[in-house]
Amino acid sequence: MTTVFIGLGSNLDDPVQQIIQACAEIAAVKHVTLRKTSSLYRSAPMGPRDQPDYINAVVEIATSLAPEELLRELQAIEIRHGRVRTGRRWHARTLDLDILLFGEKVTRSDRLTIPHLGLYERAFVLYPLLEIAPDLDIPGRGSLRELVHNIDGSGLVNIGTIPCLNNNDNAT
Ligand code: ROI
Repeated sequence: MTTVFIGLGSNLDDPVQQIIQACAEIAAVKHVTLRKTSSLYRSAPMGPRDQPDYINAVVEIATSLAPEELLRELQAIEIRHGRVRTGRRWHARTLDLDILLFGEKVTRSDRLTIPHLGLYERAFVLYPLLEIAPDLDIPGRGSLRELVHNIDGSGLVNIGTIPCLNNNDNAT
């Protein structure tokens, strides 16, 4: 079993519901056990400003899936949420699911980079991650607490917890 952290983000079509629903769908994936969920956080878009505010959260799972298998499951959930890959960078989206950390794994390919490249400078990822894993070390980067220390989190608003059902039955 590997401990994995997943970042969730949405800024279209009722983002709060998108995240809550996605969390339940992650928990229902075979060979995945949901361990922890952060609060929901609202923030202004990083990148182009002509799009709605984002809702973000981070969840911790335990899984026996390989990184590529988990990526495929997460992309299937994104597609069920109407995610359209326009090819445009940093556009609005109904649902974004990113593998942030996969145990101690460090890998870089066209399809998958772990730790996630956006991890180090994005307050909307780092603060929810710190909430559920305050003592985490990022492979190759040292303590999460130190990383967060240098990142301005003043634009993040904690808007409450995720009512996400945890289905432990399918963890094998
Ligand atoms: N900005 C915020 N605040 N939250 C996100 O999840 C997010 N995702 C993105 C870009 C467009 C970079 N900006 C974001 O992909």
